[in-house]
Amino acid sequence: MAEKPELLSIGKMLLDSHKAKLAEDFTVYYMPDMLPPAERAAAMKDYAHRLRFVQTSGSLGADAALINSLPKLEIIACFAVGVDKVDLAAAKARGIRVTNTPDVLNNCVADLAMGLMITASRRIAEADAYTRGGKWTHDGSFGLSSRVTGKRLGIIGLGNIGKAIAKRASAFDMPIAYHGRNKQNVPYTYYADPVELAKSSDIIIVICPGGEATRNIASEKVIRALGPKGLLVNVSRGSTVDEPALIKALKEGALGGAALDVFAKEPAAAHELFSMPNVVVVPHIASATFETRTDMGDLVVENLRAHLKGKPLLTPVV
Ligand code: NAP
Ligand code: 8YV
Repeated sequence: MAEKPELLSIGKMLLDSHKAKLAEDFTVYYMPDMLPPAERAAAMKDYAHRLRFVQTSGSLGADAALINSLPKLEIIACFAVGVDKVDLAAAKARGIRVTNTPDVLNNCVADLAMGLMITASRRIAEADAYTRGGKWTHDGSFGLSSRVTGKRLGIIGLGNIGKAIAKRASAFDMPIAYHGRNKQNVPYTYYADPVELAKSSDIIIVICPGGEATRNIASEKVIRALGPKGLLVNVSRGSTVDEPALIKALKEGALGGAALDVFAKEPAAAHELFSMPNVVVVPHIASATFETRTDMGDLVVENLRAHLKGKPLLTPVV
């Protein structure tokens, strides 16, 4: 048996600096991807019955089968703010603590949301390909795009990140409105119905949590209410957008464009989107800067250490 407490690290999110810190306090077993249950059980057979600590990524999470296969599990530290892939009910039922990484990623996620919005509106990715492909010399000037400044922005999920987006959008003179379950004390217009929000917006940015409660919150009605000149930006989770309805609306010209960091299936995002010139796609990179991923991992490590030492968790979810 290992001398230090044992920790299972699932996914590839930890940087070398975090691995070095964890090695000071834990014997760490690395599982680079979430294995199917049988392979997982085989990989963990020597330590599963003793394991008290799990660290996982936002994308891989921890399902009920994993949680229930670890009888001594005490804590799941998630390397993400979004914990929709962690079965919180299963954790809660067993008194297992769950932590996430809020706040430290607000600015980078908001920066990427703005970047996606501007890239799609001003056709930056298309114009880049046009220039590199020699079309400027051959075919002449590129053509026109849409102004960002002053456009009406609707935010679905005005939480920590949504507010960081609103702050940036205010500097672009964009009138801001939002949808959430609750009206907040903020200087932005509230819509209880996301369809009404979309009707009054030129651009919608989705940044609410994923999971069943928000599945397809950007529904076909929302997408079509945005209209042929509208832009949908998603930096939340793929589950929040009705992706088949999005693709259909884009094909029919019922929606002007989309800019997506997250997809219904990751990493195998829907190929139909890739050939659409009015769609910008990036591979779930909103928090992926050296600085933010360092801060997120530090928070993961500090939560695990706090639990080990019997101190209050820094950022508990349950
Ligand atoms: P947060 O501070 O908890 O804010 C969440 C917001 O969503 C709140 O304003 C909340 O308002 C609203 N909301 C929650 N449930 C809702 C529902 N059922 N219907 C409508 N609105 C709802 O969270 P955050 O830190 O801003 O992060 C938000 C999400 O962004 C995360 O959960 C994660 O999924 C995603 N994210 C993605 C990336 C990426 O890499 N693309 C990075 C970070 C985060 P009410 O309570 O009033 O409803
Ligand atoms: C992560 C995220 O990159 O924090 C979140 O909710 O989506 C991202 O920051 C992703 O979940 C991988 O862990």
